[in-house]
Amino acid sequence: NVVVRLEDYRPTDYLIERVYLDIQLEPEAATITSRLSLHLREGTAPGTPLVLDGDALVLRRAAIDGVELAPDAFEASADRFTLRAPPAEPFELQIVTEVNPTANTELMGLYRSGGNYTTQCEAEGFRRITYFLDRPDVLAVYTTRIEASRSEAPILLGNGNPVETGDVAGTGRHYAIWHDPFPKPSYLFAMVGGDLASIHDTFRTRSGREVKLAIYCERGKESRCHYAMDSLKRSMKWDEDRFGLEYDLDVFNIVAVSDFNMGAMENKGLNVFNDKYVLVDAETGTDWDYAHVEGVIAHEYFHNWTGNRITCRDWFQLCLKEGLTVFRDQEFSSDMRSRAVKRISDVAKLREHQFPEDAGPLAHPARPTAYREINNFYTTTVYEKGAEICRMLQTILGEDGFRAGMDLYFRRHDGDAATIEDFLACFADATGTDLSQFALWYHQAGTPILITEHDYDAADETLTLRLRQILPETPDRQRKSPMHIPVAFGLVGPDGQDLSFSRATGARVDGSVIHLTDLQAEVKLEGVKARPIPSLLRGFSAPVRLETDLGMDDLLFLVGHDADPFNRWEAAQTIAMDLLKRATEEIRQGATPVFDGRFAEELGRLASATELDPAFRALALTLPSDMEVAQAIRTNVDPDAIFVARRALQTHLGDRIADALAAAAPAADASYRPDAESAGRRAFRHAAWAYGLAAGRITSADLAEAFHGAGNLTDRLAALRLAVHRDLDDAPALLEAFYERYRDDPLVLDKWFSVQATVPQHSTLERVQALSRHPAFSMKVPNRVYALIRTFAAGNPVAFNRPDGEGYRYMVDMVAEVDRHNPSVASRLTTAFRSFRMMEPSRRAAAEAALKRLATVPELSRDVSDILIRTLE
Ligand code: BAL
Ligand code: ZN
Repeated sequence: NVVVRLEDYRPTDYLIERVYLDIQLEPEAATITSRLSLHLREGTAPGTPLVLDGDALVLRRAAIDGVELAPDAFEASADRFTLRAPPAEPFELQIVTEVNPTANTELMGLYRSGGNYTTQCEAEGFRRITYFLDRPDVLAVYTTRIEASRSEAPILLGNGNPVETGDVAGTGRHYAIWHDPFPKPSYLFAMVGGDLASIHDTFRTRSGREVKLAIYCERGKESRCHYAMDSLKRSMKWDEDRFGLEYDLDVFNIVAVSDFNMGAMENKGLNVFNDKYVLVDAETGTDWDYAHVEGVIAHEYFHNWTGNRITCRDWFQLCLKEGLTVFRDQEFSSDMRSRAVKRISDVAKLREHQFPEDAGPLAHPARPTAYREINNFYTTTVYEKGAEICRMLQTILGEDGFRAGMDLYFRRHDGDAATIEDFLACFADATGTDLSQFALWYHQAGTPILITEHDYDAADETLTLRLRQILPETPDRQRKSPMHIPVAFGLVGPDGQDLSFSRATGARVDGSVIHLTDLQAEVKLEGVKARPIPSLLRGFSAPVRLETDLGMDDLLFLVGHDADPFNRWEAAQTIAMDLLKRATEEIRQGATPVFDGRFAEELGRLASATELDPAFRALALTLPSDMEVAQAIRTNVDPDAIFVARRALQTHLGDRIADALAAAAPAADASYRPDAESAGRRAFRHAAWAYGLAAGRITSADLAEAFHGAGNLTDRLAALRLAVHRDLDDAPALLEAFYERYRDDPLVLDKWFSVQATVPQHSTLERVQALSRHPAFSMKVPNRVYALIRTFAAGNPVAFNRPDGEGYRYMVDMVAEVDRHNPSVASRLTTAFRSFRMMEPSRRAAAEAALKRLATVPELSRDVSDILIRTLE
C-alpha cells in the first residue's frame, strides 16, 4: 500500500510522441502490438532506464526499431517493463502483449460486456492493455488498427477519425484504422468492437463543419437512444454559445454498454457509457433518468475541452477537469430546465453525499496531496465540491470575469496537462484579482460552518451583520486558515420586497455579495428603511453549513416571501430540520413529538401557490433526508428515532395539507413528455400522494389504481415505491405486476431491486439477502450491485444500521465477495461505513467490529484496504 504524494511529482525521463496500436480481438486472447515513438527528455542522462507501467500483462515480444531485444536488455513482469539502456537517439519500441478480455471482471483495461469488446482506461487501465507511461502528463498522437472476426464484431470503433476499413482476405476477419490527431494521455484511449445497433445524426458546428454523430447500443434498444442524441446536439450547441467551444473531430461516437463501473467515460471522440445513462423512453425511463441522461451526455461531451484538450498534469489535479465539468453540466441543465429547481436539487445532493464525506474519515481536499489508490478519489468532494468552487469563482468574479478567465485558460493551456494553480492563475490574470486565499478551497478539507447574527437599529436605519467561520478539524489534522466565503444576500422587507441599503462598511460588500475573508467580520448596512430579515447565502453561494439567528417567525416569512427561490426553499428546510431534530430527541426520550402548526400552514400556502413552478413546490414539500438529519445531530445518532420522527412529521403535515395538495395537484397528462415542466407536475402529484397516504386520505387501492392506470414509468414507479415503503396491502401484488412487466429489462428491474432495498424496516436485510439470490440479480454486474447492495447500505439507514449489527456484517461479507472480482465496485460499497463514528455506541461498536473483521480477509484489494484503513483511522 504505497502512498503516492503530490510533492514527489516529477516529469518523465522519456516522451512518447506517437503511438501505433494494432489490436487483434479474440474473446480469450487479444493480442496488442504497440509501437511507441520515444525520445529522451532534454536534460535527462542518455542511457537512463525506461520504466513502463503494466498490470496483469503477459509479454509476447519486445523489439527496438524492428530488432528483437536480447533477454538481458529488458526486464518484464506482469506490472512493469524496464528497458535497461535505451538508445540516446529517438527510437521505436515495439511491444506485443496478450490479455484475456473475457476473464477481465475488474472492467478496467480491455474487457467483454454482453459479447462486445470495450475498454476503460481512466485512471490506470491502459497499463492493463499494454506497457506504457500510463500517467496523464504523457501526451501522444494515437493511431489504432483494430481487427476482429466480422461476424463477432462487425462494428470497430476507435478514438479520433476513421481512416480505413477492409477485410483480411480469406480469414473472415476485418479491420478498421482510426487516427486521433489530438495528443492525449493514455487514460483517454478507447476502442470498441461488437455487434451493435446504432442511430445516426449530424451536427453543423458554428464554423460550418459537419460532424457525424452516432450512438451505439445493444441490438433492439436503439429506439431508446433518441433522447441521448438530442441531448448531445443541445450540448454541442450550448458549449458554443456559452463558452465559445466548438467540437474538433469529424465524428463523435457514443457507445452504451451494460457492464460499466462508472457512469460514463469521456474518451476522445468515443465516449463509452453505462447504458443506464443513454437508454430512455417513456416505458422504461423515469423523469430522473431523462434528466440524468441529459446531464451525463453533456458532462462527457464538455470534457472534450475541460479534460481532453486541456488535461491534468497528475491525478492530484483530477478536480481540474471533474469539478469544472460538473459546473459546466450543471449550468447546461439549468439552462435547459428550471435554474432554481436544478440549484436546489444539486445542493440537496451535495448535502446528502458530500457533506457527510467531508465530515467523516474519508474527508480530503478537492485537490488531495496523497493517495494509495486513485480510483478512490473519484469522489463527491472532487466532483461536486469541485463544481461549487467554480461556482464561487463565478460569484466572486462575476459572469464576465469568469468567462474572461475561462477564455484565457483555453488560450493559454490548450494541449497542456495543467494544474489547479494554472487554472486559478488564468482567472487571477484575466481579472487582476488575487486568488491566493480563495485557493484554500482546493487545499483545505472539511465543510466550514458559517454563523451569523444580526441587529437592526431602527433609529439609525442600520443593519449590523456579524459573521463568523469555524473550520472543523479533518483527518489530515491540518491547521486551517480562514476561507474566502462569498455570502450572497438580500434584505427582505416587511412587504416581502427586497430593501436597498445606501452604504456598507466593515467587511467588503460587492453589490449583493459579502466577502467574508477573516475568521469573523462585521458589516454595517446603512440606509435600510425598515426592519429587514436577512436572506443570507442566496443561491447557496458557498458550500458551508449556515447557522443563522433567525427565529421561526422570520423563517416562516422567508418561506412565504423570499425573492430568492433557493432561500425560500432553504427556509422551509431549516424549519423542517429543526422540527425533525427536536422530534428525534423527544422520541428517544420516550415522548410523543408535538409540532408547531404554523409550518404546515405556511407550507400549505406555498404548495397551493399555482403561480409557482410545481417542481419547485414539490421540492419544498420534500423533508430533509435522514442522512441530513443525522449529520445535523452529529453524535450519538439513532437512525430508527430519526425515521419515526420523519413519519410523525409527515403525518402531522399530511393531516393539515393533504386536502389542499390533492386539490392543487394537476391531473395526469394525456401522454408522456419528459420536459421539466411536465416532470414537475408529476413530482407534485407524487408529493400529494405521499402526504395523502401519511394522513390516511389515500388508500392502498387508490395507489394500486394509480399504478395500473399509469401511462409512464415515472408514475408507475412512484406508486409502487409508496405502496412498498408504506407496506400497503397491495404492495406484494404491485411488485409482482411490475416484475412481470419488466422481467426482460435489467435497467428497469434495477429500480425494482432498489425500491425493495430501501424499505425502511429492519427486515429489509433479509429481503435483500433473498433478492441477491434472484435470477435477475448478478454480483458480477455493477448496475445490479449498485441497485440492490449499495442502495441498501447507502440509502436505507434504518436497515443498514440495524441495532443488532447484522446490516454491517452483511455488507462486510458483500464487500469481500465483490472484491474478489471487482475491487473498484467493492471499494464503493465500503464507503457506506464512512459515517459510522457518529452512531450511538452500540451501533458504532458493531460497525467497527465488522470493519475489523473485513481487515482480516486475505488478499483484500488496494482499493478496499485504502478505504478501510482510512475509515478505521
Ligand atoms: N472521467 C470519469 C468519468 C467522468 O467523470 O466523466
Ligand atoms: Zn467527468
